[in-house]
Amino acid sequence: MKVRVIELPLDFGASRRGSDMGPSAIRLAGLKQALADIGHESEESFPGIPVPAQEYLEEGNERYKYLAPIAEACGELAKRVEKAVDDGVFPLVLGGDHSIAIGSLAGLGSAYKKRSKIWGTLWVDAHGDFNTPETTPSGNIHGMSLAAACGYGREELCSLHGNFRKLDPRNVALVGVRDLDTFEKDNMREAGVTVFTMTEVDRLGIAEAARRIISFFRERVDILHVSVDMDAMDPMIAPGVGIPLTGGFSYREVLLLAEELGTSKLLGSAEIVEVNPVLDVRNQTARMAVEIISRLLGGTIY
Ligand code: 6HN
Ligand code: MN
Ligand code: MN
Ligand code: MN
Repeated sequence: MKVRVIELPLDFGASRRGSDMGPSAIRLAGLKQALADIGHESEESFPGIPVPAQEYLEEGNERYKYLAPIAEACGELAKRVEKAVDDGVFPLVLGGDHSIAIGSLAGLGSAYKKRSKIWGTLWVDAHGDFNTPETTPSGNIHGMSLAAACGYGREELCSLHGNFRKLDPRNVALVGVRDLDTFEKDNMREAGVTVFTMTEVDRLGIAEAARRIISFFRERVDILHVSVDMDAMDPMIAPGVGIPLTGGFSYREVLLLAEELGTSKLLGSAEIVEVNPVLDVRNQTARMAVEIISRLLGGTIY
């Protein structure tokens, strides 16, 4: 299978600078070779999506900072992701902060709508990213991206790349979650997304949790997208993220989850976000990202 790497080096959806360097760090960590090692040809989506530097932008409204430039870049990402599906290649999106998922999910939503395919998303994250401008504690759009794809939030984001709801929240599950804002929880309950909490992972063990996650999607959808925020991992193995939060996935847990997804035959696309080289230690987080991608794309140890 051919993998098309689509990069969006945008970091102004978050308060910490630096995730704009994530795609370079992931390339440097050997992405192309890792894909070749498991038998995938890869190509890049050239030319890159132009992104202005945060220093030259106006923050705008404090409840949805940098809305206009985020919407613009995400609009371009949506086109490229849709085109990748149309071209029959596997879209692998590299961020950037998690606001870029608004573009990926809009592109996928549009591509699958015209094929009448039912699709879902597994959101691997310490956070829910289900705030709206009304509930956000920060004004950072990376905390609103999943909500926007499900039709909650600013019009500019919900109607990006087509005036329809891109993703049905009933076909969304989150795992790794350990920090939700009070009103964000209400938004999630109202929307009806499914959360596999860290407590459940502790209780069941990752093997059984992964099995349940995969059956959840097998029962509901034709095709699955996985969006991996590197802060789902424990900061011991992934220190290079904007909001490190203790109690995340161990190295072995995340690789087992990725491997089970990779062999499930459900995955149609993937996205890795929030690798922040400014905060990383010897590019460890980017190397971890490459290992996760390799498993998601079907790589196994033996
Ligand atoms: N992420 N819930 C917090 C907020 O500001 O809305 C944190 C969001 C983090 C978002 O990590 O992609
Ligand atoms: Mn996130
Ligand atoms: Mn997060
Ligand atoms: Mn919080």
